[in-house]
Amino acid sequence: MDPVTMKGSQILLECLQREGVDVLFGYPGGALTDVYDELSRSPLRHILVRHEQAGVHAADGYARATGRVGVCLFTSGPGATNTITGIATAYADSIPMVILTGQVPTLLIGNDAFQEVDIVGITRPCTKHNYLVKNVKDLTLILRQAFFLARSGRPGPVLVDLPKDVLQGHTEFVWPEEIRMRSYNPTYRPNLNQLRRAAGALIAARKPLFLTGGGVIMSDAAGELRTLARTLHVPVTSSLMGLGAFPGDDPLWIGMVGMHGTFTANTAMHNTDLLVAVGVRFDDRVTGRVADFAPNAAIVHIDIDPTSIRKNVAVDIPVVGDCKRALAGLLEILSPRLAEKDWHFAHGDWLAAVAGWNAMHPLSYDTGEEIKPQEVIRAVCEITKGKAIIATEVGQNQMWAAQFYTFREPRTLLTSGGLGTMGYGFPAAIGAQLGLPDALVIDFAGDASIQMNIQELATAVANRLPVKIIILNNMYLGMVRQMQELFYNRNYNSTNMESQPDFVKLAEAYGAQGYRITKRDKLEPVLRAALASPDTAVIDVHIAREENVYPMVPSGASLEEMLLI
Ligand SMILES: Cc1ncc(C[n+]2csc(CCOP(=O)(O)OP(=O)(O)O)c2C)c(N)n1
Ligand SMILES: [Mg+2]
Repeated sequence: MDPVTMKGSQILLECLQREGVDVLFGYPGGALTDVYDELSRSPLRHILVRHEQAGVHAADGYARATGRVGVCLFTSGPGATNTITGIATAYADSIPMVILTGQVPTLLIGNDAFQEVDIVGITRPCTKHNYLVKNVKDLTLILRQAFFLARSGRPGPVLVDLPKDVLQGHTEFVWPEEIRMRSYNPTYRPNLNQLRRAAGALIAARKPLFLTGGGVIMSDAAGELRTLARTLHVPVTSSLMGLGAFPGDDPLWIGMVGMHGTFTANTAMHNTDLLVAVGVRFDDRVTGRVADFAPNAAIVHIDIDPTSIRKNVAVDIPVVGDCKRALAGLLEILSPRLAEKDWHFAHGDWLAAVAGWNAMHPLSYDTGEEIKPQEVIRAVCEITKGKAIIATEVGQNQMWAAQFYTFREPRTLLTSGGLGTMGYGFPAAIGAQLGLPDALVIDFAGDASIQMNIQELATAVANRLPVKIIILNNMYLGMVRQMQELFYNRNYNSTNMESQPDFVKLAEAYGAQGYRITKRDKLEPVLRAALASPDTAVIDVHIAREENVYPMVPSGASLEEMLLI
C-alpha cells in the first residue's frame, strides 16, 4: 500500500491505536487544540480528568490493574508541570506509562513563550526516558520507541513532548513493524550458572525465605512463585508492592515485611539462612537499618535491572533477568532433585518456628467502643470475599489496608509504594475501573489524602464509574500524628484536621452517593449497601482517632526492634 500523508495530530492517534491503547486520560489546552479536534473523530476513549496530576495517577492505576501501558495527554506549561508528582509516583514504582505533553511551536522554544516550560528537562530525573519531537517525520518512530521503552525491561514512565507545529505538520505515515534500539537491551534470560548456584543454595538451605516485590507482579511470575514456594515448603513475605503475588490465605504466607510488617515476617527475616529476593529493590522501608538486615542469610537477588542489584544490600548470588523466566528456570533445574527430600520435613523446624511467631504476635488490635480502622478493612474484605481491586491513599489507611485486607491475586492492590503520594488512590481507582469495568474498585482513604484529588468525583460521576471511597476518618494526618505521639512527646503540631468538610454533603454536591458511619452496629449493613450501589460513593467512617499502626520499626532501627501493641 502506498504511504498516505497525514497530519501530526492524526499520526499521534493512529500510533496510539496501533499500540493497543483504548483509553487515555487528559486535559486540553492551547498547545493541544489540533489533537482534541482529531480526538472527536477517533474511536479512542478520552477521559477528561479535573486535574493533570490525577490524570497521571489514573493512567497509572489503569496500568497497574490491567498490566497494559497507561496513557495520558496534557497541555504545555502548567498542564505539564502539574503532572510531575504523578510521573515521579509511577517512576518510583516502575509503572509502564506514556505521558504526552503539548509544547509551544519549535520556533518559539527557548523564547519564554506563553505556557512554555522545559518539561523534558524537568522530568529527566523521574522518567525512564523522555523525548522532544522536533520534526513530524520523527513522530511515529519516537512514539513507537516510547511504548517499547515503557513496557520492556524494568518498566517505567516515558514522556513525549509534542510542539504545536509538529502536531500541525504533515508527513507520510510509515509504521515500523519492528522496534530495536541500539544501547538498550534488557536482559530477560538469566545466566544459567547463576541460576544453578541459586538452585543449589535453595536445596541446601535450612531456613529459606522468599521476599517478593512488585517485579513478581509486573513480570507475571506469581504462578511460578506459588509453585516453587509450595513445592519446597518455603515461607513467603513481600514488600508493599509485592502484595497479592502470593495468596494472603496460604499457610506459607507470613505477611508483609518492613516498617509496618508482621512480627513473623520481620523475625523470619532476622533468622533466615537464605533469602531469595525476587523483583524487589530493598527500599529502606523494607530493610530497616541495612547493617542489621537479614544478618544470618545468604542473599539471592533476582531482578531485571542490574543497577538495583547490590545498590542497597550486599548480595551473594545475583541473577539478572526477568523474574518469571528466572523462577521458571529454578523450577526446571530443581525438578529432577525434588524427590530427594521430603521438603516439608526438611524445613520442619523452620516452619515450626514461623508458626510459633505467628501464634505469639498475630496481627491484632484492641477493640473498644469506637470503630477501629482494622475492623473496617476486615469487614470490607469479608463482604468482598477479598475479590475487590483495592486502591489506597497514603498514611495509616494505606498500612492498615496492606495489613488487614487479604490480597489473593496480583494486580489487586494499587498503592504508591516508592513515593508515598497522598492523593494517589482515588484517581488510580478511576483508572482501574476504566480498565476493568466489571470489577469492584475501592479506595481506602485518609480524611486528608482524599482531599488532595477530591475534584475527581466529577470525573467519576460524569463517567458513571461505581468507584467506592471508604474514608478511615480520624480527623488527623494520622501517620504523622503517630510519629508525634511516639517520638515527639505528643506535640500534635499541624496534624489536627478537625475542620474537615462534611464528606457526605461533598459527595452529594458532586452527584455521588454519600454515607456516614459512626456506630459499630451500622458498619456492616451500611458498607454492604454502599458497596452494592451502582453509583460513585463516598463512605465516611469515623474511627478511633488515635489508633496507631503496629508493629512499627522506628526509622533507622533494625527489623528486630519492633514496637508491638
Ligand atoms: C503529597 C504528600 N504530602 C505529604 C505527605 C506526608 N504524609 C504521609 S502520611 C500523611 C498523613 C495522611 O493523613 P490521612 O490521609 O488522613 O491518612 P491517615 O494517616 O490519617 O490514615 C502525611 C501528611 C505525603 N505522603 N504525601
Ligand atoms: Mg487521617
